[in-house]
Amino acid sequence: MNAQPEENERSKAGTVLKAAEQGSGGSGILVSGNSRPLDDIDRNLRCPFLDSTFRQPTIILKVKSFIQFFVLVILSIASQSGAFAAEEKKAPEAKQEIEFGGGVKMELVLVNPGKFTMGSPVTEKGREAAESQHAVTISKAFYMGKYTVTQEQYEKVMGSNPSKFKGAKKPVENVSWDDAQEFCRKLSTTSAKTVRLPTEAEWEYACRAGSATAYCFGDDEAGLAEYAWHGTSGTTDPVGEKKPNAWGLYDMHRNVYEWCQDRYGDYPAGAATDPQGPVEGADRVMRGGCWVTSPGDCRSAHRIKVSPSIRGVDFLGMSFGFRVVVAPH
Ligand SMILES: [Ca+2]
Repeated sequence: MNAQPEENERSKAGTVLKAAEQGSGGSGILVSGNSRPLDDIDRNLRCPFLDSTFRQPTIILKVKSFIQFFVLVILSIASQSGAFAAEEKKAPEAKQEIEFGGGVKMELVLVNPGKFTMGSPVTEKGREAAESQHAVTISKAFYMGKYTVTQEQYEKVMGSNPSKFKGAKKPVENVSWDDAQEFCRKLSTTSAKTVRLPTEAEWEYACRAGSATAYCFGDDEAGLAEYAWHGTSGTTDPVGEKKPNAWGLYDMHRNVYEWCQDRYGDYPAGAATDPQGPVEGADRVMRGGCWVTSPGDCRSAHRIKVSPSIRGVDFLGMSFGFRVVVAPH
């Protein structure tokens, strides 16, 4: 009764052994007839060390399985590492800092790409003709200064403080567009980052922070008391003491006017992506109003044109400062 199963076992064992001799780990061709391996099986089946026939092929199979498993683990780790690298590229950190030494640093907030309507509706209180509405796409993320550049930061970079209203944590003012360019150039060198002024579109996009109203918080100018300084003490105020907008940016309305990179000019007639302003023109754009300006002149869409060499103090008693942007890398 046991003859048939025994025959099958012999056949299987012969197959495995033959495969082992061929180095194929057991996947070789079926051995049949009275071949030498089968004779070996017969001899081994009769010897006291019956299991030795199967030991060698079993080890080979185990080694092969281990190698396959090891390769899979390596491939899996490599694949996951690639995925993590891709995620890091897609998702820059929410904030950045620039160290100036001596405990002075600049905080920057990530502004993600998006679309918004630049300019104001004709119904907006305080609106001016130069604010024609048009669709703008900001295609690239950037970091923007959480606050305008302070006097202690400016002094670290430029070695001087031209501000009229002194205070380490107050915004630097009495600076021209040319001064701001020099600050950005020097800070780009020392920080190894690309530091520049925001474009006018980047500034309004960041100021609105998703809002479509006159101010970042709504249409009612009474809300300015919570978000903007209005010079009740006859001076500028330290940065970051009022409420930030929805994207964590402070003092976009008032305190100091902020220089933008662009030349001043008419907006494009249609939609625009990453607009850079006109290619020609003497004046540069300033945004956000300052501590002496009326509520209408610190709206999100409000814009003025100023010669790049003017520092502000003698310009209707206004305060001119700036904040910077940095590319996300
Ligand atoms: Ca401001």
